[in-house]
Amino acid sequence: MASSKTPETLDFVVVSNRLPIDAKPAKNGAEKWVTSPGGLVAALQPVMKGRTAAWVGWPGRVDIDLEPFSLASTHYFPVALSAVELEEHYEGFSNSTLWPLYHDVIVQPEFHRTWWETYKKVNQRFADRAAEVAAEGAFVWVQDYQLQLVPQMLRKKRPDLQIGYFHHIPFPAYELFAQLPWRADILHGLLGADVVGFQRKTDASNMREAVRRNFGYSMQKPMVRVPLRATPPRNRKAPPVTASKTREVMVEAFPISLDVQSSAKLASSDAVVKRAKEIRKELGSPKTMFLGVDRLDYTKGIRHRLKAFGEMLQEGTLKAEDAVFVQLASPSREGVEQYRELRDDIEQLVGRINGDFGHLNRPAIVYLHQNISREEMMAMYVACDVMVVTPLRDGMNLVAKEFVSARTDHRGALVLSEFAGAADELDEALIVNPHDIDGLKEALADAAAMSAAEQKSRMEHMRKVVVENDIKRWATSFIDAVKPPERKRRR
Ligand code: ADQ
Repeated sequence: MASSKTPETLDFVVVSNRLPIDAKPAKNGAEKWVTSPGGLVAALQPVMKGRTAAWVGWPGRVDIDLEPFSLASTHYFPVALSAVELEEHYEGFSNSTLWPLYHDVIVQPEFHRTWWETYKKVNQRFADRAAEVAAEGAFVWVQDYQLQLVPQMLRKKRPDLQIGYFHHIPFPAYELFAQLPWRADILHGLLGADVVGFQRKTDASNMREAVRRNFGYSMQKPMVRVPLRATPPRNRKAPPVTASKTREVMVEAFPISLDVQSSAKLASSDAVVKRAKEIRKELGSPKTMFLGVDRLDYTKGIRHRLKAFGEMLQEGTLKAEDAVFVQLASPSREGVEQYRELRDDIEQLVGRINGDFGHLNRPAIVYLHQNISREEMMAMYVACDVMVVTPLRDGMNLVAKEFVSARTDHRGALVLSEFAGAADELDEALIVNPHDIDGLKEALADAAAMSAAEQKSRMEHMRKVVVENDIKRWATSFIDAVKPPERKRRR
């Protein structure tokens, strides 16, 4: 897969834990690259389209050292990880320490010093690789919680670079973040960027508060003044910093979006509209089709929503002859114990509800633990009556925005958790607290009974919001924040 065409350095460099593609065996025995699913990839793919850029990341398999390769205008620079590094950096510190801690401790985070050591080591490797491929003065865009130390490591090696960091998941309230034994190092790492971007305003203010409480740096929202010679302070409250030489770091919200035009185009294509009709037929032409689409993750609230649906069938608010719940669950983090347990719990719950209420030719819940194509996903969005997006905590949740983008027919209702970042913009959805099972049941019933006129008016409003704030606007506003004209002049 080595390519002689891969340039040595580039002006636009994205760094993410995972490259956006997987190697899959092709029919001829060779390998072909296919897109790997997930929110980060869905958001960044359109930003990269047509841009000559480098993408630095792990290619998805351990203990192999792949040469750089190029596909279209993107040049991929694989970072090798060993099996132990995958276990301790990705499954361990990223997904069993940071992920639960940053999602409000829905499950208990684990703190292990060996994991932290590996996290540092792997972050350094990503920073070194990015430093090698970035041209003089390049824009380097670091993505997400697996790489929070990279901005500072990169700044140390390459002070000429313009560094942006975007955090795709929530940043928790200080009372929770403070549990992290390495909180000061993480904050110091992030502050190596010129701009630290978050999904919601509350995430940005949580980080600024953490910086204030740990380091005492002065700030004027959204800017934080960081001493030029900052070193990671110890984990105790520091006295106010009075250093005269400082640099400014912007800590601000940049709510992520998607390529609305291309989703809308695909959703209204003949093939997708035809497939949507087929899906309803295959489901036995139900009166109400509910739909959930998630990575199989305990933050997504799948259990709560299926429990609410089961209770509605039990109480007779819904009848299995009339309603079907389609739950797509994309396989996720199967190496982590909590995810294996979650899968067992959900499959048991689905089995119980289907056992109690299903019919021979029609289960109450259609559950698919698999990845489906973008076309099929769009057809599902178009086919359903009620889209149920009820995470217990979520940075943004692109599924909610994908659904709204797909409904060019201005039909369908969206039930949306107040704990998803998307709720800030999609306030015409039926907003729920997913922990409140009775409230959830009421919202599902209201959504199922919503008149066509109300669906239209709510959907028109939501579509206006997503069309205005699409992925181009997100990327442009972030990139402009990292390199405003005055910053460029100062260099
Ligand atoms: P995720 O937690 O991965 O992303 P989300 O934003 O919902 O969550 O994106 C999921 C993506 O995966 C969507 O594009 C969806 O279409 C796709 N997907 C889900 N199930 C699938 C299936 N069965 N088959 C194929 N595709 C499937 C993280 C944060 C989010 C944030 C994004 C982007 O946790 O809060 O919105 O990054 O910043």
